[in-house]
Amino acid sequence: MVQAHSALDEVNSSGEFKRNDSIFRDFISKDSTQFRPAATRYHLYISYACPWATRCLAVLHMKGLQEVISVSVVHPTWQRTKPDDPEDEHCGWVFADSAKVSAVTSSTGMGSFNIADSTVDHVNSCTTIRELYTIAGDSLGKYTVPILWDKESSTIVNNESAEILRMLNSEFNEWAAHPNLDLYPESMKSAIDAVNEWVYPAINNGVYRCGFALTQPAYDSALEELYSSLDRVEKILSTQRYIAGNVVTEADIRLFMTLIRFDEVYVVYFKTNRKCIREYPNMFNYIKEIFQLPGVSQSINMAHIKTHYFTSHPKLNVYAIIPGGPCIDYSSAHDRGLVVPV
Ligand SMILES: N[C@@H](CCC(=O)N[C@@H](CS)C(=O)NCC(=O)O)C(=O)O
Repeated sequence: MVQAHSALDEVNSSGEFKRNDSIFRDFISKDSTQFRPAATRYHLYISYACPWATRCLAVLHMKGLQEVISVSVVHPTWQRTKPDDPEDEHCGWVFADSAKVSAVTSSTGMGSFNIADSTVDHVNSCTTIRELYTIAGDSLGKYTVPILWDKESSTIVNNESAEILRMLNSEFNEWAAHPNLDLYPESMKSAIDAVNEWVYPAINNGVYRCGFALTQPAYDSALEELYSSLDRVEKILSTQRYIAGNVVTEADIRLFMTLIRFDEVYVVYFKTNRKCIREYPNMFNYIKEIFQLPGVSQSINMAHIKTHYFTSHPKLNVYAIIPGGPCIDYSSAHDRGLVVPV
């Protein structure tokens, strides 16, 4: 039987957060017999709160694929996914229908959270992300976004953001408004892979390793690794405009999605408070530059980001109170044009 669980349950006996690998890993490509590139065949399920899902959404907008791949957006506050079954306490992503409800509470009945910018499931009319996994024959029991869905065969093609991002970058150029934008160019593949190799465990997943740790040593070592890697980013950005070189690549989109959530959420919620990102001049200006690239700001919804983290895990924030600050303006001027490449 499938054991429903969430990321909060993925902790080992030392209290360290250990993220399970995604299990739907098919690729859309011209050579695939099952999943060929096509306009309007595929659908993306996202949460605006989720740094993994919004990587994909940012690339969808940057490439100009809005007419090619449709998108549904879950409500930021996790709810009981089987509310009628008292035995099943799983909480996760749900769709909120603004025609039926105007606000939701946390899964334990705290607060009242607006549903602006959330949508229904436009393709399957499901009420939870869990139902989509059931349709696709899931056996793991972890119901994550993003999901790249195939409308033709009614299944999940892929639920790993790093791979979805690559498909959006390269497999839909026939219909893309910006087919020449390549975020994973041949000449930079090894540099990008090398950056992803340390940014993922130490920073992207590193903030979760701090926030979901159940013991002091687990938190301490994740925090150490996080801040030594942030120092490394700051140093690289002092001589290089982008993280893998002097052009924007997927490595920037991946890094940016964690950095833009850092001061607003992680500093408080995940206890990553040794330093804020706005205390690092290069990184702070870099976030603004990436935010201002065409298409990227459409993937950032700070209300959803803050609402999700602070209202979804009663174990971590009993009363679901959302902190008021710091409300940073990422559209203000940046100085990244002044970085002189070495
Ligand atoms: N490896 C996945 C991770 C996705 C992921 O963990 N998404 C979170 C949202 S930020 C989620 O949906 N969590 C649901 C849960 O933990 O039950 C990816 O990069 O696509």
